[in-house]
Amino acid sequence: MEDTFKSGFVAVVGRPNVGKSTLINHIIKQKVSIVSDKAQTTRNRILCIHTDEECQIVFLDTPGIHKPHHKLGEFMDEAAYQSLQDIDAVLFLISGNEKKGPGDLFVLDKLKGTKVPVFLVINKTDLMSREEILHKITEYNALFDFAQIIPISALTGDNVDAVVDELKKILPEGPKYFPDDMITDQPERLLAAEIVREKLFQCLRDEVPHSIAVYVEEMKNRGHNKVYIRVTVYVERDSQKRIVIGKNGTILKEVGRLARQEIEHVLGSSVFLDIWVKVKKDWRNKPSALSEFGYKN
Ligand code: GDP
Ligand code: K
Ligand code: MG
Repeated sequence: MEDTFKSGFVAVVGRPNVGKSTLINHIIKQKVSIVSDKAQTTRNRILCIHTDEECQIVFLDTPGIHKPHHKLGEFMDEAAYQSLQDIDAVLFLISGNEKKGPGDLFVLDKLKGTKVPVFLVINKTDLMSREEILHKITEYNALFDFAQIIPISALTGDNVDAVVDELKKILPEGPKYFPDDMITDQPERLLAAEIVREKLFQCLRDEVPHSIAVYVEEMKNRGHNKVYIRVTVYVERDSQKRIVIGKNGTILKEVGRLARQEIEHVLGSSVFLDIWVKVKKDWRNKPSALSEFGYKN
C-alpha cells in the first residue's frame, strides 16, 4: 500500500481559560519560535503547526467566535464565519471540571452550521472523577452531533496524543503546506499582545470590558537577551480603565506579572514589560480606529 500524506486546517475554539493555549503548547512540545514577520491581523491566525511523518495539522485560532458587539463584533463575526468555511475540522474545548455556561453554549451554537467534523475535547480531566467524565460525555452528546469526544488533560498531557490521532483519521490527503521546523506564523508583537490580552481576561474574568484592545507600541532589544516591550491597553471609558487597573493597581500588576512570565518563556529572553491603560472613546465604532488596531486590511 502506498503511503499518503495528510494535511489540513483545524480551528480551535472554546471560551477563555478552557485550556486552548495549554493544549497547543503540549502538542508542539516546545516553546513557540518566531519564524515570520509578515504583517497580519489577529483574526485568523495560526496557533501552531504539527508535522510528523504522516500528516501536517495547522491549528487556527478563530477569535470571532464569541458574542458580537458593535462594529468590531461584526468584523470578527464575519471573519469567524469565513474561517469555518475553509477548515477541515473544529476542536471545541471545554473545561470539564466546570458547569457548562453561556460561553460554551454560544460557541456551540456558532458551530451548528458547520459542515466539517466537530471534535469535543473535554479538558482538565485531572480535576475530574471517572463518573464526572462520563456524565459530561452524556450531557454534551445530547447537545450536538460530535465526530468524537476526547477527554484530555492538557496540563498533564494525558490523552493529548489522541487529539492528533483522531484528527489524522479525518484529514484529507494533502501537501505539506509549511516547512517541518515551522511551528507558528505569529510575529512577536502580536504574540506579546495576545498574551497580555489573555492575562487581562484571566484576571478580570466576567468583569472584562468588551471594548478592550491591546496594542504593542514598542518592542526592542535592550542588551543581550533582554527585551523591552511597551503595551497600551485601550478601553472606552474611565470606569473601564479603573477596572483594568484595579484597586491600588493590583489587577494590572498581576496581569503584568503573568504576561511577562509567559512572554519570557515564549521569547526565551528576559522581558521588561511596560503596560499602560488609555481611554480612547468609542474606538470600536470608528472605522479609522478599527484599521489602526489592525482589524481591517
Ligand atoms: P485558554 O484561555 O483557553 O487558552 O486557556 P489556557 O491554556 O490559558 O488555560 C487557562 C488555565 O487553565 C491555566 O491556568 C492553565 O494552567 C489551566 N489549565 C489548562 N489545561 C488544564 C488541565 O488540563 N488541567 C488543569 N488542572 N488546568 C488546566
Ligand atoms: K487564558
Ligand atoms: Mg489561550
